[in-house]
Amino acid sequence: MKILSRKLLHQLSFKQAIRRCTYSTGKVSDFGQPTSASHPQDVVWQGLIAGVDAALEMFKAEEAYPVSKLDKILPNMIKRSSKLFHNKLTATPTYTDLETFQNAAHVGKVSDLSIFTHELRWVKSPSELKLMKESAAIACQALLQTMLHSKTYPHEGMLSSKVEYECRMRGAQRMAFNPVVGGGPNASVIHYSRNDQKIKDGDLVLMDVGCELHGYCSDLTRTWSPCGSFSSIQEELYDLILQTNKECIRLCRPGASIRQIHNYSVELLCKGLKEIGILKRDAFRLYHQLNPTSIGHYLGMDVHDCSMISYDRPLKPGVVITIEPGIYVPSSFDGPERYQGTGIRIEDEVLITETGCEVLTGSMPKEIKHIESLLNNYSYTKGMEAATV
Ligand SMILES: [Mn+2]
Repeated sequence: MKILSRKLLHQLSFKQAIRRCTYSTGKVSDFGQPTSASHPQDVVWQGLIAGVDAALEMFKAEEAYPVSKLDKILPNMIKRSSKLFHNKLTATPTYTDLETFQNAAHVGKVSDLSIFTHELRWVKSPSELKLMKESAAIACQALLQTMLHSKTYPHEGMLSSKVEYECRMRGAQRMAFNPVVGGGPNASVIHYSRNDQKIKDGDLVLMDVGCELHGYCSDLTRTWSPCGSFSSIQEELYDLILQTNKECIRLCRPGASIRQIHNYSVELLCKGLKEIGILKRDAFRLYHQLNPTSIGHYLGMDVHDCSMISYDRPLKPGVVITIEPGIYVPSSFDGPERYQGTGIRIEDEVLITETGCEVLTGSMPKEIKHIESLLNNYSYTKGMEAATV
């Protein structure tokens, strides 16, 4: 069953697979969408769908039936099964309301499938890693193009659409999440998504982007100054975040855990912020106001992948995590005025290997001197674009 569910998850996106399948011990049965023959209207509205036949032929279910027959067939199957797996998070009343399902749950026959799928998803196979690397490469190339674009078009909305265009032109099916494009003080809003403001000259922009390639997500953040030069105050904070990013990546290896790396990042950032003068007394409590996020998360078929797996679990080769130290100083922050309204995050994707790690987003520049050089020497100008049209 393990192998079969893995195959299924590879061929269907996770959410589709889990929503559509109920697993019984030793057998995979699919209660799929109606076939075109049984409900021609569905094809009119939705186009061709896989249907019951593909569940048998392509997804290798042992039995498959249209949803319309669910209440006739499923109760008997539940009665015959010694164990029943389903996804608790995406459960629907279509089957959880069945009396037989409720009886099975009552006697402890029902278990959450996610415990198993998250284990399977945590360590990536070579073919999954190929897709993870491609997805990361697409996001890097797209963000680089967007960075170059930002000098001429310093507008959150234009940068958001540019990065999506560049991802999809490189083969990504969709974005993994709505891009975060925060200019100036908007960068201090961690999941800012309005993306509708012009970026003031001299302000930083923070872009957190990721795309989805055949079900595998990328997740990458850079912060830069679209005008092509960082101020000394921006540089001071940026350097602290960059050093923390590099130090934490150095810790990524088999046996380390996200929690350990997180705790180390809090130490480094607290120390650095005290030295800069943003944090004074009561540093630890105030630190969490400036950065309430974790240093990273697991990455894979979902952006925040494998939620059933603890951040205390020792990492293994084949696991992909993000390392994303940041600082988010709201405009209202009770501290030195010069840092108010600043947000900086530098996020990389890290694959744990036998000997340490590989940074999958390493091709995207993060050194200030590289970013400034790119923006000042290679960014588009309106004139150049016009000349190539
Ligand atoms: Mn992330």
